[in-house]
Amino acid sequence: MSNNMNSFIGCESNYKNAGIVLYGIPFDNTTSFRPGTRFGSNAIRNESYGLEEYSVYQDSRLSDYAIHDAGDLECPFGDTSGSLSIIEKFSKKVVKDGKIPVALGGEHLVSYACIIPIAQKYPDLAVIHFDAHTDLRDDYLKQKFSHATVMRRISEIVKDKNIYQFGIRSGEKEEFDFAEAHTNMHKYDLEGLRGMLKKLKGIPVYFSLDLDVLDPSVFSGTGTPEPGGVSFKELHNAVLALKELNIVGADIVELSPHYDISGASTAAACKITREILLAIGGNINE
Ligand SMILES: [Mn+2]
Repeated sequence: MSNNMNSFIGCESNYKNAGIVLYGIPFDNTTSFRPGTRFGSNAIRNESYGLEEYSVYQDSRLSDYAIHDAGDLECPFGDTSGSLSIIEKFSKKVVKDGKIPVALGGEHLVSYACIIPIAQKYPDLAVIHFDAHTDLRDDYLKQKFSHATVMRRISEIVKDKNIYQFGIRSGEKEEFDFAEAHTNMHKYDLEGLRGMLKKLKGIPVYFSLDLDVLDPSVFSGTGTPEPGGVSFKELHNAVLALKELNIVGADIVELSPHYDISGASTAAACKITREILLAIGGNINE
């Protein structure tokens, strides 16, 4: 095992041989309420050294798979469009090289830039989105690009009704009306996921996990906590169910580590990151 604390435990493949590329995006320019997600990716990596690389749930370890941790991208503070181009460029390279990108945020807007090259490669791309929030505003304080508008922007680059939203319990009425017409929204929890899996079998899927889908009682380390969320176990079971799908990219966003001084939120983010990597790893080795 490498002693380099700047990579996630067990993700020790070089770039060339890797099937999955993990990378951090320390970006929180458009955070609407309490900022701090720019510290998320490194907190998750650091936490991984308190975590086993073996998962008893999946009976596999991270080093069984070729996963490369590319470190954090350098996003210029205050420059949203500049940061988005840097993210898009990196995601594009990973996708072009035939690897699966997995991003650690950062705030949720980063997902838009991550998805652009993937949606270009797979015109029938489906997006599975776990979140407390709709993220479907057309603009937020006149800004088109914000973590409050990210799924609306993504809806413009994937086919209509190809976004599947779960756990949603907060948003404006107009956003829920938009969802009714243009996305598949499952409110409040992750029920209904199993039924959807059959429908998406074989279709390329991008998985975007806003960690605030979790209840603040288990995940308080985030900028806009929303009571009434799912338990860690429910989220974990859902991630295990996603193993059946053809996941071609993923992100884990919105950890703001310093709002939870117990460290439990960072531990939850870190553990679910491992489980997602292993769930996708099973696919690349098939
Ligand atoms: Mn959210």
